[in-house]
Amino acid sequence: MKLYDFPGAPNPRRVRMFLAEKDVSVELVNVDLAGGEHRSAEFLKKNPSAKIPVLELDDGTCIAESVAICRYIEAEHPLPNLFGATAVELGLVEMGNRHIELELLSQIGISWVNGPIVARMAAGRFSQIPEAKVQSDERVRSYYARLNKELEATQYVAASRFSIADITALIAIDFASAMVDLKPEPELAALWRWHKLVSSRPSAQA
Ligand SMILES: N[C@@H](CCC(=O)N[C@@H](CS)C(=O)NCC(=O)O)C(=O)O
Repeated sequence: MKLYDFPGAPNPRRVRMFLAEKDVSVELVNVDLAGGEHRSAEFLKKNPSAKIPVLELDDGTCIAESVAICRYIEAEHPLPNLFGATAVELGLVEMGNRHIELELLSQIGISWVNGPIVARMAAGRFSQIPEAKVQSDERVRSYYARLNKELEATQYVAASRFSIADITALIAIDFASAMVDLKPEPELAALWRWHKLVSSRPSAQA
């Protein structure tokens, strides 16, 4: 199996961390995002959406979308369970993961594409919208406050135990802190307690 990857990109890190939790190794293939390799005809055959990660199976089947890849891996390697084991856990983990994806990671993405690093990388290839970044920065900060409040009552993001929702939240916050100038405020104590706990897992180094 091969994972199409790029160091520093959050979604491939999500899959690498998931694989590390399952103790599964795959060959990593770097895709030159800065050079536009993901938009080449060859790569578009693997993922017409021109995004990484993509997991290519030994028979050539390509699975894109981080959660789809993680679901495939969980089906092949059920333990440790990371999507929920009971009906209620399945529901809570799915909800937690979708909230983080749809309300935090997507807003971080808007701040990123309208921010200074992409301005340099894209070099006029598309127009940025500075007002969109002002709004998404605010939404990210407000989600951090919400998450902090939730984590005052629970140890993990969903279902009272470690799950894919924690992985998604960690890769989102680490990317926002390192690349988008959106590090959570130091006074968000519960969020930082959770961050330390999840970052101490060996898989966080993946
Ligand atoms: N929903 C997709 C998002 C994938 C995604 O946005 N990947 C980024 C890297 S983290 C990418 O390939 N960006 C290249 C581009 O948009 O041009 C997933 O969960 O895998």
